[in-house]
Order: sequence, then structure tokens, then C-alpha cells
Amino acid sequence: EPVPGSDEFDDITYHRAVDVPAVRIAFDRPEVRNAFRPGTVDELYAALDDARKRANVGCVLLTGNGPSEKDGGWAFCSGGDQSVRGGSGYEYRDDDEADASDDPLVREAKAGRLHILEVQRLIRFMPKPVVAVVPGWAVGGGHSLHVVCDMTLASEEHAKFLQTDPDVASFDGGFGSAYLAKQVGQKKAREVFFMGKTYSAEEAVDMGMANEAIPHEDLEDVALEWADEMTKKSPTAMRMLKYAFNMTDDGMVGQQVFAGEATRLAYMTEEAQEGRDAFLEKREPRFRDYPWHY
Ligand code: 1HA
Repeated sequence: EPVPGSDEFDDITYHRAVDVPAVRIAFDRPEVRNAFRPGTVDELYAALDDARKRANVGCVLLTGNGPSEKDGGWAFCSGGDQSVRGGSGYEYRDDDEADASDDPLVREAKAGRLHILEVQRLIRFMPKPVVAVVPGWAVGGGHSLHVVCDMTLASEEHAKFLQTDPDVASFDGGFGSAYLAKQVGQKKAREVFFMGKTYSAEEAVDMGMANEAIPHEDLEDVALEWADEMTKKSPTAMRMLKYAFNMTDDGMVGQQVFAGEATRLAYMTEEAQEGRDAFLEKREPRFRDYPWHY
């Protein structure tokens, strides 16, 4: 069922599963293979952030609606909308208020955006699994999005994985390429970017960048089954595992995110509460009452 308020979205749809504590967020521009413009990215960020904050959501399914009414083609996402790409990024074309502003900084602020990278970070750091459900093309910045998701399920018949970044003079030098190399190995990742070949669902699975190729008509049902399975597990264990998987690749930020969860757990102990109580009661903490565990 639609999440309340989601009818305000133009470029995405946002639904909550009925029997599973999961949500489905979908690009909804099938006529352009679900390319994203700045407004799409804003909406995607808002929906993902909403899902992040909901304690009754344990899994996010990220997908693309389809097929295209024009030609029946399916897509997960074809990356940045090249028709609104300006001198320095992807531009809002309907920001009349900014256009009319006397303040050059306000006019400038509507210029090019590359804020899909903020969406990538949100997916990376949110404490629950995000699954890319790929019903068709995953291309350019859309390919990078599937790479950063925790897992990828792909339509056996229609999924196609392609990196066009250097064809359009763009480059995702972060998760899209370097993290891809962790998944498929350096030689193969360089092939993906340097050769721009198209890979099927089965090839993506063999390479290690997708989890399973699934018959197209079953794709959404299987994605829900995966969400059902994952959301039966311990939320704390799942969160710690996601951050543990991330940590070695994310440097000090990875350590910070993982350690933040450790701190949260530590706050739940009596020992931590004694620290708080001692401060509030203006007395020495009685930490000698607590064991040095081994
Ligand atoms: O790399 C980054 C970034 C890196 C760092 C930081 C930020 C980043 C942000 C974005 C990106 C990028 O995404 S760069 C890469 C941008 N994307 C592309 O280069 C993909 C362009 N599209 C295609 O190569 C092909 O359209 C396709 C392989 C996805 C599908 O081919 P197909 O099935 O033959 O369909 P096609 O006829 O080409 O497309 C259907 C319609 O969708 C066309 O419109 P129509 O002629 O019907 O009016 C087509 O123009 C439109 N379309 C497809 N993709 C895009 C698009 N329109 C705008 N932007 C698109 N990305």
C-alpha cells in the first residue's frame, strides 16, 4: 500500500508491504529507462530516509517501475538524465523561484547537482539491508546504485548491466567503480568500465555482482520472500553485520558507524547507567561494582 504522503512524489513510487516489514521504492520514469533528474534524487533521498527512520521497516527493496509504454522496455535505472545535464551536473529545470532571484548565490545554487552520491551514502550507512531489484537496464549511475545496495536480484529475461560512464564523460570513482572491483575483482571491474559491455543477469551472478537471476514474473515475489526472511532475523545482529561488512572498506567513517552501534549497546548496560546516575547525583561512580569481563 502507498506510504502516506508518497502521492506527492512525481518521479518515484513508495509502498509499504502489507505482511512484511519492508518497503518498495521504485523509479517511476519508465519512458526514459528510469533516468534520474535532480527532483528524482530528492524524492529518492526523502523516501530512503523515511524508510531508514521507521522502526517497523527492516528491509528496503529498490527497483524501477515498468515497462515503458513507448516500447515495452524494462529498466532499474539508466543513471543521470542526460537531457538536463548542464555545465556542472544535473539541473533543476523548473526552479522558477531560484531563476528569478536577485541573489547570484541563490541562482547559482540551482546549478548542477551530483547528489545521487548522497543517496549512495544513505544506502550504504542505513542500518538495514537495501536490495536492488533489477527488472531491466541498470546503466551508468543506475549501475552504481545496484553496486552499492547490499544485494541484487535480477530479472533473468530482462536485466541488463552496463557501464556507460566514460561514454558520456562521467565517472563514478567511488562505490560505482572501486567497490565494484571488490565484488567482481579488479580485471573484471576495469572491463565493465573500460569496455562498456552489456551483461545479462546470469553473467552478473557469475561475476559476483548480483545474487540471483529470477524469472521476470517472479522477481517481485522473490524479492518480498528475501525481505521476509531477512526481517525475521535479529535487527541488532543484522545492523552490526551490515556495518561489519562495510567497515574494512569505509576507513575511519566505517569504524565510526560500527563503533556508534557498539556505543549504543554499551549505553544499554547497568554500568553505563551507573555512569549517568553518578553524574546526575553528583557523586563518584561505583564502577568497582562491575566486573572486568574476560
Ligand atoms: O556517472 C554518473 C555520476 C558519477 C559521479 C557522480 C554523479 C553521477 C551522476 C550520474 C552519473 C551517470 O549516470 S552517467 C551515465 C548516464 N547514463 C547513460 O549514459 C545511459 C544512457 N542511456 C543508454 O545508454 C540507453 O538508453 C540504455 C542502454 C539505458 C537503454 O537503451 P535502449 O533499450 O536501446 O533504449 P533507448 O531507446 O536508448 O532509450 C529509451 C528512451 O529513454 C530514449 O528516449 P526517446 O528516444 O524514446 O525519447 C532515451 O533517450 C531515453 N533515455 C535512456 N537513458 C536516458 C534517457 N534519457 C535521458 N537520460 C538517460 N540516462
